[in-house]
Amino acid sequence: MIPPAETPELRNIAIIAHVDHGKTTLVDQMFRQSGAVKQGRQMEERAMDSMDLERERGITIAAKNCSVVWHGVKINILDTPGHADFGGEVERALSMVDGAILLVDAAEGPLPQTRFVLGKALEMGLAMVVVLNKIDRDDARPAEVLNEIYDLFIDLGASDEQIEFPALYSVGRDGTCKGSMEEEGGDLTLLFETVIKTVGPPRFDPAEPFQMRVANLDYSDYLGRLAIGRVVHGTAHESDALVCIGRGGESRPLRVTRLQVYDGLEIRHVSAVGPGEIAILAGIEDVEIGDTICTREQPRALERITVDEPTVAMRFGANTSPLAGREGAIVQARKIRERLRKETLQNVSIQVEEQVDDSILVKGRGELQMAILIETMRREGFELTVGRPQILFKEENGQRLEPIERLFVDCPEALIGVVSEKLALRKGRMVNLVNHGSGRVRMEYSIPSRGLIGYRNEFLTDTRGAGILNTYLDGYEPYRGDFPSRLTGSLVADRAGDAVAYALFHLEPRGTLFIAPGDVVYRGMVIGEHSRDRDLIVNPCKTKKLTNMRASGRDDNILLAPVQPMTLERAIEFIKEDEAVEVTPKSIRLRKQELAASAR
Ligand SMILES: Nc1nc2c(ncn2[C@@H]2O[C@H](COP(=O)(O)OP(=O)(O)OP(=O)(O)O)[C@@H](O)[C@H]2O)c(=O)[nH]1
Ligand SMILES: [Mg+2]
Repeated sequence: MIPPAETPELRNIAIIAHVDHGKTTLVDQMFRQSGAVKQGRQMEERAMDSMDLERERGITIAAKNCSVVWHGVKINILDTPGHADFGGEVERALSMVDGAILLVDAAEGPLPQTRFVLGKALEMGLAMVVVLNKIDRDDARPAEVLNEIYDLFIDLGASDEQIEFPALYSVGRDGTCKGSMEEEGGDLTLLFETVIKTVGPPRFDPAEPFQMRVANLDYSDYLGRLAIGRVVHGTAHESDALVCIGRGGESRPLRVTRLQVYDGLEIRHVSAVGPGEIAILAGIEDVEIGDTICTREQPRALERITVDEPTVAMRFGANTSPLAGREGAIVQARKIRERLRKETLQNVSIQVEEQVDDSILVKGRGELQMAILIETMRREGFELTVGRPQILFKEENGQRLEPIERLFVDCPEALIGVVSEKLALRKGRMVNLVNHGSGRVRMEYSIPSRGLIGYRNEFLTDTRGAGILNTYLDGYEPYRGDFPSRLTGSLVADRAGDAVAYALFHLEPRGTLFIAPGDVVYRGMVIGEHSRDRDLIVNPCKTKKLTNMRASGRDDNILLAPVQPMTLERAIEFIKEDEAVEVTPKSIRLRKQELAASAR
């Protein structure tokens, strides 16, 4: 039954796309043109990417709300991340909206994450507006890309209504758009009008009491825990006595202490929130994403938000290296456990499981998601040890199933050999190869998720940055058999001390070093990659026999190859099963789990 009432002056939309197709940039322009940027105020570029890590990396990590007003209609806009590892953010954002703008790069066309987010949006029955973005690119091919988008809609089983989507063409960066390639581009008026027309106003049932589904959590020092979500029916007022219905159907009483809504890039205090509005409600500490907040008289839970299952797991534990406690303020296993628990409250796509040995298994969607969590924690002052990412298997009728990805490689023709050789080693099967005739090829593989751990960096090196690699989770298949996680061994330090140039110089022919002269090392620390397939125990502190006075430390005559700084992602991808990464606010070190060679 269609509820009989609507809120004509309100719209809730999400912007979804593959990574880097221009979502956040377009939201910026919608902002500027709607007049949401107050007179005399400066607005930063890609203002929605407000987290430090987002600004540093130029990617969106968390979905965020904002709002604009267009000719009297308030549009709540949710900017979502495009990277596959943050897919949980998209699923949760879509639970708050009635429609979505699907942005597609007019040169790159639909890519794996376009498929993932569109699939989710269609499944939820959202109204779609398609925007072909970046038509200013020299290699833009809008007509072809539009056809590919139609194919994708059909392939994903879109309804007749959904498939009749309006398509616009835009240069998000300049804030221009048009209805066809033949027209002159204007400002974003056409986009606003199309969104308002295509995405209907929120509908609700006036006979129902207040119901709100919690889709996000935040925290304010002043107000405490904040529950964010869409009001599905009814109205709530400040100081109302309500209940929160949790996962098991249990209800906890609460009193609303403050209500707020999104107003531009800020939030605004209101005394009541009505149906359709996205509300920020304070007054309950004990609340989880997916809970329903409703009246005490008619407590009825809405369907919980479901997100896809995690596919990778990593072990987090206290830092047990000999250097523990020197660089970070928070080192206790208990504090790490508390912090990770808190993370699961904010992020439904992360789960934690305590292990018998006091470590914690953290489950999520991918290595980047894990790396961002670890990076956030080290900036908060934590020291940690983390293990190699493991893929989560499934058991079905006694058979072990593993996640399989669809992998798309776009690279110069000359590199087919090296790429396909590496992928075959990792149990990848080629399912398609298209030669564009332009010197570039597109290959499609079916490959275990396991095979992709550590591959991205290798791929970048092998293709010298000229290749593009994209994946999406294709499903589960029987285990395809073992293969080594890395073909090379490690160079492992045999003692504690400071690395010496003389020693490193003599180790260089053995492989690639991760440390520089003067770096502190300890027994069992991995200081480089061995070029052979086994570990090599070495002494990086060895000095020249004391025939001259400058024996230790710096030796001006020795020229060493520059050492690439170890990044968290590189470290996580590099380590083997019996190795770990030591993370502190200042350093990233690789190590053997067992530091004593005799115990390994
Ligand atoms: N040529 C061109 N580049 C654009 C346009 N719009 C955005 N870009 C560039 O594309 C890159 C990615 O833009 P973002 O807005 O961060 O993309 P996004 O979709 O929000 O990325 P994620 O949130 O990380 O998925 C930036 O370098 C932008 O400057 C456009 O219309 N034309
Ligand atoms: Mg973005």
